[in-house]
Amino acid sequence: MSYTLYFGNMNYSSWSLRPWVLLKHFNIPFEPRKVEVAGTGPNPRHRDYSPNGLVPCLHVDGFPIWDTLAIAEFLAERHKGLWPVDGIARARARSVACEMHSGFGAVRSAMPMNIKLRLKGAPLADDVKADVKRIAEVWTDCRERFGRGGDFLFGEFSVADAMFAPVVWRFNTFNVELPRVAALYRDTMLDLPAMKEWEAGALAETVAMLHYDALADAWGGPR
Ligand SMILES: N[C@@H](CCC(=O)N[C@@H](CS)C(=O)NCC(=O)O)C(=O)O
Repeated sequence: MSYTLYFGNMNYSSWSLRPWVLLKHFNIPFEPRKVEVAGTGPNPRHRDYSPNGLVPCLHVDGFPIWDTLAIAEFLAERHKGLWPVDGIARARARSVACEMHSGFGAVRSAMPMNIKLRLKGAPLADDVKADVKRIAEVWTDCRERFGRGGDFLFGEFSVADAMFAPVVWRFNTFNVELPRVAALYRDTMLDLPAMKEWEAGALAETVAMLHYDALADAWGGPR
C-alpha cells in the first residue's frame, strides 16, 4: 500500500501537523505533498486531491481519506501502537482526541498556530483562559492516571498526543503559563524528533500569511 499525504504550510497548518507527526513518529513511509493553504474554510484549490477542499488528506493507493481523525483511525487499523493497548486507556485517549478535534475554539481562534513566532504573551480573555485550563486539566489527568509507561499522555506516544501537537506550538508561541505537569508534557512534545523535524520545515518556509503574523503586536511582540 502506498501513502501520499497532502498537507498545508508547516508554519500555519495546524490540522496538517497531526497526521504528519503520526506518520513520522511511527516510521510509516509516505510521499509528502505540501500545498499552499489560504487560511480559510473549504478551498476549491484543494478539490483535485481532497473531496472536502481541506487538508490534510491521505491518499492510499490513490484513494482519498480526509479529516484528521479518519486518517488516524485508518492508520491505527493498519499499524501497531497508535492507540493505547489497554481498553480503558484507549477509550480515554479517544475521548480526549475527540474533545480536541471538536473543541477549544477560543484557543484556536485567539492563538493560531504560527511556529516561527515566539511572543511575550498577554493576559488571556476569559473564554481562552477556560480552554487553557481545561487542556491543562486533560494533560495532567492523562499523565497522572495513564502516563506511567513513558512521558506522553498515555505513556508511549499515541494519536492523542498527535491531536494536541498544534496546541503545544500555540502555547509555545503565545508564552502561555501552564501548571507543572502540563508544562513538562509540553516540553516533552517540543523535544519529540518528529516535532523538531516539522519545526525545521516551518522555519525554512518563506510564505507569510500576514493576517496571522499581524497578531504579534497584540501579544507583546517578540520575546
Ligand atoms: N476537520 C478537518 C479540518 C481541516 C482544516 O480545516 N484544514 C485547513 C488547513 S489547517 C484547510 O485545509 N483550509 C483550506 C485552506 O486554508 O486553503 C480535519 O480534521 O482535518
